[in-house]
Amino acid sequence: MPTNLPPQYFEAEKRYKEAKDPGEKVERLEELIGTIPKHKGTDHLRADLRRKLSKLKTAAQPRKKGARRDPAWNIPREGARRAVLLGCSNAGKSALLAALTNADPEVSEAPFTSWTPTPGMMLVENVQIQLIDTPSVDRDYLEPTLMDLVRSADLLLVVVDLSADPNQQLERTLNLLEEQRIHPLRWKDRFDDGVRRNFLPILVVANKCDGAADDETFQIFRRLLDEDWNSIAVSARSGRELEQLRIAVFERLEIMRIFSRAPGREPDFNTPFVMRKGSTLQEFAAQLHHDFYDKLRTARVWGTGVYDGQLVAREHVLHDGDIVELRI
Ligand SMILES: Nc1nc2c(ncn2[C@@H]2O[C@H](COP(=O)(O)OP(=O)(O)OP(=O)(O)O)[C@@H](O)[C@H]2O)c(=O)[nH]1
Ligand SMILES: [Mg+2]
Repeated sequence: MPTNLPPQYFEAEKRYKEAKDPGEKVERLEELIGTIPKHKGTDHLRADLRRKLSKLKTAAQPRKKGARRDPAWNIPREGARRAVLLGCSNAGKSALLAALTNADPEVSEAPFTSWTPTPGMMLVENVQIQLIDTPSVDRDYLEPTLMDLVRSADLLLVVVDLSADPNQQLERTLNLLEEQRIHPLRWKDRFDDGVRRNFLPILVVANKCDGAADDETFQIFRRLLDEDWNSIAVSARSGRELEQLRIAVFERLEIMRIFSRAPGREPDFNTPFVMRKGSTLQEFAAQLHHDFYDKLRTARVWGTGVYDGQLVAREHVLHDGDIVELRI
């Protein structure tokens, strides 16, 4: 027991011990954890109590019907796409969110640190991607809303800690998804049983690859995988390969940026329109304005596969970085 605990701790501990039913215990234990100052000397105590809280929440589950209405779980969509960080405790999900966005989630070596999701905005190639940090999947108590949040993602970033049996962590996370009928997009053709399922692109993020010495661990991790998962080794702490991670997210989302220009004007390269890769000119027009789908006659395009300012037809397939001048 750390010696430097404040008097509030002992008062809260007393209240916790007096609590009778599981719901009350959960509340008072949360209060108790809140009184512990955060420093190295209290890490073990906080970890122990969080574990206890996780167990208690399982016991109190039937009373916790209100979870769905908890506003912390109700995160509005922002930006062009949404990527959700998912994985076991301590993998570094919160550290990654903090390193890639302006968000400031709690990062701690104590397990089960995050209890609610935290969003942040990640800029990549001038495109805003919403990144959401989530509570770990290896707790006893999992909010049903966690899987709703996962289903709402355009991309799933499964984070594993390279320094702590990453293969087992990946398996655990994928098994949990499978139980919830959430599968990798590439398995879409595997099922024809009529059961409702969700398919999502997955990128495996092997975190804590802090230096060259960890590269071999990543290679071993990859060699032991039963599938050729899209994966990338990064370090939230040292910033290693984080730029590559941003680009990998952009690529796995299968999106492209299109720039609109008015005749005789320069396009605004800071505000791209984001579209699914392979979209056509008429789809782009419809995204600009619902009227434009019908009104569009032709367009001039600068970019890939055309000569500068080439007139193209409605079915013309656009490419990342194309500049388009619509003729309505
Ligand atoms: N060496 C190293 N440590 C890291 C790295 N990223 C995170 N950590 C440490 O790992 C611990 C856990 O990080 P968190 O970001 O809190 O992990 P989490 O996945 O959010 O954990 P939960 O919220 O419990 O699910 C902290 O002590 C971090 O400082 C990294 O790239 N390298
Ligand atoms: Mg966390």
